[in-house]
Amino acid sequence: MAAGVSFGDCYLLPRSSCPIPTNRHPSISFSYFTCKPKKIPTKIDATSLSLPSSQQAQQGFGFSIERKPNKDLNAQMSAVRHLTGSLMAAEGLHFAIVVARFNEIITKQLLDGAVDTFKKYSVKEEDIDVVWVPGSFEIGVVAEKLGKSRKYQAILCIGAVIRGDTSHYDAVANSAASGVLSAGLNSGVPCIFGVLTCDDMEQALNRAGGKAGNKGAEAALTAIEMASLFEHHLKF
Ligand code: INI
Repeated sequence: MAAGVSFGDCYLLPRSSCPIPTNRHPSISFSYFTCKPKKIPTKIDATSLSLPSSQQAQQGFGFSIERKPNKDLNAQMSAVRHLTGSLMAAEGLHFAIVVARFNEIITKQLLDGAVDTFKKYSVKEEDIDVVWVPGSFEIGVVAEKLGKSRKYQAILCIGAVIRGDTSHYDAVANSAASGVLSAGLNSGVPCIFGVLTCDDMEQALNRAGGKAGNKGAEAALTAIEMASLFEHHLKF
């Protein structure tokens, strides 16, 4: 006996035939949840199943199975939009890097990691401006000025505050963090916190290309994702 198996729901459209415009398509941002479900009923003949007919009956293939579309799931899938920046859409975006000279042995490594990452993700060298400031305390005011210029899609802030070096570690570290935060909020341009706050130089070296990776490179990825999110999804 033929078994009518219907796969009514949960069918994702191929990208080429999806009605969502390319620049809003969630697959750009690695998320497929908003792609419109398409109803494609498919008939499967029991003779094409390789089980013997006695086993088919035992296993439930001997009669018609109609899978009811899950309306709630469909509603959720079509109504909820997930907006995410993409690392694959960085070409043509402009970035500024504000970098502190204090602890330059560290910040230079972080800067190199950031620039390499931007280039790896198709950001052109001529679309990157690097602005040097004396220390991490000075980063915020410059980041805000650059953000307000509207020339950049994101500002990456790089510094290294090391506890062993100063008794006013907390003041410098906290000021750097709140300065970068305010710069982003006041300018409306993503300002990324790539300032290391470390207990000692060894810890800083580990995070600037050593055992713990390169935090400048990681911050560049954050900058690309945020720039892409703003550019492709949040332009109202
Ligand atoms: N600046 C840093 O970026 N890192 C530090 O570890 C640091 N320490 O140790 O003092 C530091 N101080 C300088 C500060 O950022 C300002 O440049 C300075 O206070 C002048 O405003």
